[in-house]
Amino acid sequence: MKLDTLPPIRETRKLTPISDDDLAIILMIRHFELSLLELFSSGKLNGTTHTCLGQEYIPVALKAVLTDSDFILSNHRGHGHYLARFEDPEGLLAEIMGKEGAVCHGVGGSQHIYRKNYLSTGIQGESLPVAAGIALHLRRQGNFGMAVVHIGDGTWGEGGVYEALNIAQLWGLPVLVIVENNKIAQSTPTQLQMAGTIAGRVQGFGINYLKVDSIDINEIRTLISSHIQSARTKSLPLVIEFDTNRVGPHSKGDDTRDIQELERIQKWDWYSVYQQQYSDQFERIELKVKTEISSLIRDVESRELVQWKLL
Ligand SMILES: Cc1ncc(C[n+]2csc(CCOP(=O)(O)OP(=O)(O)O)c2C)c(N)n1
Repeated sequence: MKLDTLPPIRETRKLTPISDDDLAIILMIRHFELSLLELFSSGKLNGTTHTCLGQEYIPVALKAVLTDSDFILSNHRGHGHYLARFEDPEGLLAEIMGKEGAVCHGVGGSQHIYRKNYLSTGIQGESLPVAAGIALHLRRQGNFGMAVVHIGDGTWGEGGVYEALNIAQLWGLPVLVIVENNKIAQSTPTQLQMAGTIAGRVQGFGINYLKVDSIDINEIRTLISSHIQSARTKSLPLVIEFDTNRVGPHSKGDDTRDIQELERIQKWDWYSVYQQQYSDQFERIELKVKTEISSLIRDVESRELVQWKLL
């Protein structure tokens, strides 16, 4: 894609400060995934992985507005979703490395994780029909839980997404769809494959829709919380589309975007923006997180391969 056809990236502005705890989770996700890419490069990991570099602020912003009753359905780019919910880099790293302590006994790997109220899949679009069924169950339980599904912009090419949206609206199912629109699907820019808009498609079903183009975590929480609360209490679907950017490759070494585009995107990366604006807090927390991740990698690497057991 030529640079002059790219949508503009907003000017960065002053972000509001976040807590040390939130910052630690964002930096944990970032350094966990950077370490995965290094482990792949050095031949210590097999299979594939999709990092959410640049998109970490989304599950961390959501964390404050979701409840334990909510069921999260994640996708192929799901490490950040898992880490924000469970703060368990140990179980996930062991899972990805197939070592003792793996959260799914090493069977699920990077993309297929199941844990209480959490399920991820590498199959695009699969999660939305499943979420509709889970939402029906949650509604019947009556404790205002929602099925929260993360999908990318490219996943709007899957027919199951529309079948699920249709039934969610018709039956009044509490499905919260989080669209992480990073404007590219693997190697295809969204503007080359999507007619119309996500908003238009959602509104075609009469479903409530919200667009978030801020990267300020506090602002995002303020913006989305009343809409989520309303969908939760009225048992309705809601689609929230985040305008975001994937800073890293699709998987490992497969970034098809040119260097100028990547430089533009990196300037808007939450990590760099927050680092510049709150350097003292950032460096203090980052040092701690990096040390913890390094020692975790040494620990997990030294473990035995997990033995598959019948559960
Ligand atoms: C049904 C299906 N088709 C194709 C793929 C291969 N694939 C994995 S990720 C991906 C692109 C997904 O794009 P998007 O939904 O925008 O999410 P992003 O990767 O940008 O986060 C593709 C085509 C798949 N996993 N599942």
